[in-house]
Amino acid sequence: MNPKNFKRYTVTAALPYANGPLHIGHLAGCYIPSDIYVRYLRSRERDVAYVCGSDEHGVAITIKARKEGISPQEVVDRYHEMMKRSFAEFGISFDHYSRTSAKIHHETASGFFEDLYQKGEFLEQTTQQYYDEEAGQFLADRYIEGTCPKCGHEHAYGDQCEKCGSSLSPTDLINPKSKLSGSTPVLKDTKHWFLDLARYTDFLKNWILVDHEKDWKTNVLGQCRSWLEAGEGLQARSMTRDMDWGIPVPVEGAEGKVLYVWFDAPIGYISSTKEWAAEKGIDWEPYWKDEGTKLVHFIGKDNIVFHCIIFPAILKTHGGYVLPDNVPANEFLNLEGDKISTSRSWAVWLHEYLEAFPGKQDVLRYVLTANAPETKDNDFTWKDYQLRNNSELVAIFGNFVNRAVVLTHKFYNGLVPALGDLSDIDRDALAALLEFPEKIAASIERYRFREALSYVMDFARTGNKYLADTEPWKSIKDNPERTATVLNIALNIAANLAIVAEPFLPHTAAKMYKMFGLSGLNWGDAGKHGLLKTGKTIQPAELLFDKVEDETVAAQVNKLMETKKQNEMAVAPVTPMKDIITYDDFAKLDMRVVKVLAAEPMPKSKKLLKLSVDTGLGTRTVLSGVAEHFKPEDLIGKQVVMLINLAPRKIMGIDSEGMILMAEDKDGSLRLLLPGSETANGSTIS
Ligand code: B3M
Ligand code: ZN
Repeated sequence: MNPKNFKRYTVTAALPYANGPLHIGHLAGCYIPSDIYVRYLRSRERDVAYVCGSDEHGVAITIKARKEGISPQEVVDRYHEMMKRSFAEFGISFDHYSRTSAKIHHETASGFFEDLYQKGEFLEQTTQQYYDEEAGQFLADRYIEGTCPKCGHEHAYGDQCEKCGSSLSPTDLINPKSKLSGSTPVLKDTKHWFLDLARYTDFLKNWILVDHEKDWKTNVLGQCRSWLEAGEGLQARSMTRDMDWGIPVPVEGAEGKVLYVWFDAPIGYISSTKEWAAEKGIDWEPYWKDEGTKLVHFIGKDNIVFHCIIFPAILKTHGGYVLPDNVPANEFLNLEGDKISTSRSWAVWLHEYLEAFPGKQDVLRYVLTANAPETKDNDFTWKDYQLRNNSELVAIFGNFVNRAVVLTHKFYNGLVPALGDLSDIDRDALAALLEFPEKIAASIERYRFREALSYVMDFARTGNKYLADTEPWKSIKDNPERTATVLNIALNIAANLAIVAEPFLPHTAAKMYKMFGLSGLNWGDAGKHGLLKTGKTIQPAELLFDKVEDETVAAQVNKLMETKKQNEMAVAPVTPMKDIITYDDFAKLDMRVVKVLAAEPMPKSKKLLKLSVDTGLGTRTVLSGVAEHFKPEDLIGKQVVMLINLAPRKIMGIDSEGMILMAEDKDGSLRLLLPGSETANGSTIS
């Protein structure tokens, strides 16, 4: 670990693309971890700037705009606001949340490009890039799809295969197709500005693999190692794109080109800091330029190369900036065994979660931290959500705090009772008070938030056990002094618990502070007995957590199952067309609108319903194999379509005279064919 004593902290969380609502994968990936870290630092009274903002450039945005038939600006305006609101609702406590369409960001990013350009850092190269002749456009990054040369995945992007994680360039793709028109693109000359990353190899190897060998996470070091050491090493990367959405390239001869989104986006951290500092009336520069600043980037694993290799290379070349001290990247969170995907709607959206679970932000924060994908991909399941809520938050944390407060009201009118003689069990409890805050802090400082949270729970468990072992509700009869001592200690454990739980469960901690009439406490106060002095008034108990019922999680699981079904149907093939027939063949079919007069199940048959229908030409009996899809009352009184000249057939001893026509959906379910409005029975269909 870096032994340096830092004067201030600049903490960043990846700028989310403003192309959709936020989901649990976002929270688990970098926003909850960074928020825990920053809340802890603030509690230690460290000087922190916690910045983020919407990433509003790049192909992610223009593809979404195309899909919805609106402009990129409309896309980013809509989602910027929505994301900002969700972050606030979940207590993600950015000091500043900006956006990359902001003027200050365009200026800052352009400035960086110009600086590197002046220094002659770019290789100006004319290369062949894929071009869609139908759409009249070059196909950057995700505008092109094809088969991955490494794993055979058929929908790999021009820049990356999401299946095997390989980083690709568009010309690597087998059978490339334009996402714009679906046509096969052609190669065409175009000029771009490349950063010659190979030149930074030695510097990066030393800085990452030697200097930070001990303090960076193994998943991050592993990816860096494979970038720096495997195969041909680092390749030159184009920092510009042929697109009309983004920051114009500020050099001559670059008309119609914009900065590569991964050139401008990380600079967005700097722009956001500038905006924040200007609003506060302070200087932004120390937060990026002073050697005493600890810069920490929180990201997801797909962003590692950009934050550990490309952005540091840019900062280093520009000069005068600090480099990140750590880049604690998380792996991915899956949902019920499947990769979270915005386009397949396989997600738990934050705004929908809050509708279903109002006020339960901390439960989600808890579950996503307890099960965080810190070292490997992890799975979110509703079963686990319910279990952790009911058996950890309700049964341990909530139960402990509630019992301490309720008993104080029951026996002492809500006033903190006096501490008497201490027994061993009391001394052990007081020792835990001292020990836990330190343990929790040490884990947070090492970015081990899961572990830190498990200690917070152990602390609550210690309190809970202390009450169970001392049974103050019993001693009140013959030894009231003992009850007073125990409740005094239990209340003080609970007050300390609020301090150390605050980074993880800020809404809960706020409720606890309110109950205890405390404010302005920070980490420095943790470990003390005596936060709640004898005679202090405690407010009535407020419910911290309540049980999540089986029906509630079942409804969420059903919702996901419905999504899965829709997704499967969307990709299921449509039955191929049958052989061509002549009009005469068709004219032989006599199809009519008929009304179902009566319907009843056929005895001894699971599949058949016996229908009586008015064909306009008389009443007929038809046996229809739809009993597994419709109840008799679904059909009675309905007008449907019937083939009336099908040769009668005897089925289970009954003559069936015709056939009711239905549509069969992709999942095998049946739909009635209803005329759009009431039609005379016997009307022909042609
Ligand atoms: N917009 C996030 C992503 O890959 C990307 C991060 C930018 S951080 C500078 O979803
Ligand atoms: Zn692949």
